[in-house]
Amino acid sequence: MAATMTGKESASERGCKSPLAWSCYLKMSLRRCFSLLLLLLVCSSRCWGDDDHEMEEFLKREHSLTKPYQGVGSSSSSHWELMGDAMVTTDQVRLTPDMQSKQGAVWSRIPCHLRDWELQVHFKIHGQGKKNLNGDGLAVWYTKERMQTGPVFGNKDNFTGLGVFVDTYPNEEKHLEAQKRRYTPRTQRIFPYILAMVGNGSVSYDHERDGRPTELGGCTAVVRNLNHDTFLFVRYVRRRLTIMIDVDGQHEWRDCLDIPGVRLPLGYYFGASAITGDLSDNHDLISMKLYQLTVLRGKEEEEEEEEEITVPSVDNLELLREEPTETRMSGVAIFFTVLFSLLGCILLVVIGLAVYSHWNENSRKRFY
Ligand SMILES: *[C@@H]1O[C@H](CO)[C@@H](O)[C@H](O)[C@H]1NC(C)=O
Ligand SMILES: *[C@@H]1O[C@H](CO)[C@@H](O)[C@H](O)[C@H]1NC(C)=O
Ligand SMILES: [Ca+2]
Repeated sequence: MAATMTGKESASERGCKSPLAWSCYLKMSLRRCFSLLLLLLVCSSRCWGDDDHEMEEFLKREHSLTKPYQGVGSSSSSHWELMGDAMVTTDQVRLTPDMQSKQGAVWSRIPCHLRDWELQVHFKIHGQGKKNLNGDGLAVWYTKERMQTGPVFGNKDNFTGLGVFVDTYPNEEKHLEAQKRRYTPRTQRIFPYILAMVGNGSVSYDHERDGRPTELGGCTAVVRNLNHDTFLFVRYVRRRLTIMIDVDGQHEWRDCLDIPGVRLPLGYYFGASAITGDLSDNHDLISMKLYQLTVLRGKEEEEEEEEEITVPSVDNLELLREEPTETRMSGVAIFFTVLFSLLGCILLVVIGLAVYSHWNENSRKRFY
């Protein structure tokens, strides 16, 4: 990329000796535009030639929770175990009903030893409460601990592993509002908000601040009281954590979060939990499907990942926290930046031509 981008070579270096050699300048500009176009093509094939094509996925039944939820909550031989106020019906696992002060969870009994996986969560959050008079949300887990109650969406605090929260109540915003203070539009969040956090056993989730101090990132996901299906995808491949959502009823995945260097040990448990307080909602799980992803690894990668991870952690967490999410460029953003540069480039050439012909005419007039 650097080679084509450093278009510093001046026209004279490239053989435009005479300062009046306009056609030469024109050619130069065109060449630069052309190289930009080339860059665009190279970039698009790189950026969008995602790893998806070299991946195969297999549904792992022993780690998946699907209809008709055979034996869940009734048989001790089921792969899944219920807890608290969670309840199984024919259509869903209801983690909490739309009632105050409930909490419930469902946990896998089988530790997961897959290195690369994708969890597809089909869920539904609905209730009688008006907007922002509902709470508190649900969480999806991959943790060392299982079957414990607590304040983090019905699970214990200081958990060890990954938590992905669908937070439906803006605690911090409401707190500020009560003090007649407001967020600047840049930091204001629209709830429900999906947020990811990795805990190592001694990091506390700050409920009053909706987990902001420990977040890895997240996104807004308007998921409540909808008539269409809502999905959350958590993908963990080559230590890269990607969260995508499909909540608009368009059968399209939308990026929510994507960070490399997430270290999660093997042998943890999948689970989901939910909690209600003064405000409530039905928090329903329709299914959780776990896919094993087989990924081709280079020898270097293989060696790099050989050392066993014992404590969950995230590389360069400080950088992640400092970087405002708005400035991170997505592939689409890069595409449009390059596209508009290209258009600007062409515009410049056209203006250059117009100015030139005008100047040419003028100078001709002066001569005759
Ligand atoms: C857990 O993470 C916190 C914050 O990142 C860190 O201060 C602490 O040393 C870590 N503890 C362990 C056991 O790795
Ligand atoms: C969680 O960890 C923090 C820091 O290590 C500690 O102060 C707090 O008491 C712990 N909370 C629970 C519920 O264990
Ligand atoms: Ca909250």
